[in-house]
Amino acid sequence: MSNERTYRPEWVPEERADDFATAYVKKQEESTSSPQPTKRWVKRKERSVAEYVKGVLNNDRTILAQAITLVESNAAKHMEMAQQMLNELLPYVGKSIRIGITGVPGAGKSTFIEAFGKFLCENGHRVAVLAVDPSSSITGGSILGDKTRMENLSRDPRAFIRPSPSGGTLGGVHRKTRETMLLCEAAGYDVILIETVGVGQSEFVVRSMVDFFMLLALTGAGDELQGMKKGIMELTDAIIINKADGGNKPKALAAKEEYNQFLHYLRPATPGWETKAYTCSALLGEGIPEIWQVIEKFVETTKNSGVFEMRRRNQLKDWIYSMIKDYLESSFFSHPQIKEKLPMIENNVIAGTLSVTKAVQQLLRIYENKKESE
Ligand SMILES: Nc1nc2c(ncn2[C@@H]2O[C@H](COP(=O)(O)OP(=O)(O)O)[C@@H](O)[C@H]2O)c(=O)[nH]1
Ligand SMILES: [Mg+2]
Repeated sequence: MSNERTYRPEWVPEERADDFATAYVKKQEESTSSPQPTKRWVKRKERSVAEYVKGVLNNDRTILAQAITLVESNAAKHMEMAQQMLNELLPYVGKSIRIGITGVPGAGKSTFIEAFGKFLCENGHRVAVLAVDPSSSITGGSILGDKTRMENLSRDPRAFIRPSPSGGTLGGVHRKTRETMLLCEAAGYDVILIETVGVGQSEFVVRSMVDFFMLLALTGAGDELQGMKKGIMELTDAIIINKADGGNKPKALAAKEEYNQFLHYLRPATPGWETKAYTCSALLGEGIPEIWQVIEKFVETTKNSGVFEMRRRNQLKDWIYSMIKDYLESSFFSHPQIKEKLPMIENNVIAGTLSVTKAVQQLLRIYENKKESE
């Protein structure tokens, strides 16, 4: 660990040096084979904000990828530039349809996105695929990250695939994914697909940034329904029973009926829209055009009723508050004096010599005093 300083790239956040997987932040146009990230970073030419803005608007994929890296950076200088860039791009964002896709590992999300993305590209759309991967923000590893399955789609010039940002809190990933989405919109991608596994809070995070949210489910609805969090079902605008092919097809159709019955008793995720179950085979591409029709219908319905715009406005508002919370939390826990005192105060509480309220008051006093003296 003595080398840590030497090899640390400038944008590693102070408090997460060990598990910040620098080699994992893959960018499309760059080789990530070098385990020494310093070299890569030193060599890159610094671009100006104007160059980024122009490059993104021209859909220069190399610059778009670099602009996303800028947005993902935690270095103060990069953040400043990233925010200037985003501000200039604001007039060009918001014109896409944002779609979230969740489901357990193995449900077929990657296969589905590949088939769905291909279909959309062939029908005149441009598709950006992003991911929110809760595992990568905690461990640096990934449940989702496999770009390999989307080989076909990633070769298509009309598609742009970006793996989940790694490192930092889920709140940090939230900001990065949202801002990445805006960059993709400014670059002219008109359908944004955001993949996540329904682990922890990730499905709520994705729901909070998309217009349409769907769950990819498997057959055997009965068993799955038993174990499934009702919460997830209440977030979804459609449930897609995937793998409706071969011998599995009758089971998929039966599962669809079961889900539809169950959905009947739930509050819909979107006012004025009835969440229903559908079947498809991502592998054979069957049912894919129908799912797009459902989404088009959804967009038409919610735009007419005003729900579409209202949700977008509320999402922006929620984003402000969640960012403030996230900032305060990380500012508190990374505070040197808090870091120093917290273990002792925690021990006192556990030993029964200090009440929880008193402990929290002490900590907040430390935090606030420090702020004032700054
Ligand atoms: N039979 C069948 N297999 C599928 C289908 N979609 C995905 N699979 C398979 O299910 C496995 C998991 O798929 P994957 O897309 O990686 O799931 P993810 O973990 O949700 O991204 C792979 O072996 C796929 O080939 C489908 O529609 N039909
Ligand atoms: Mg996958």
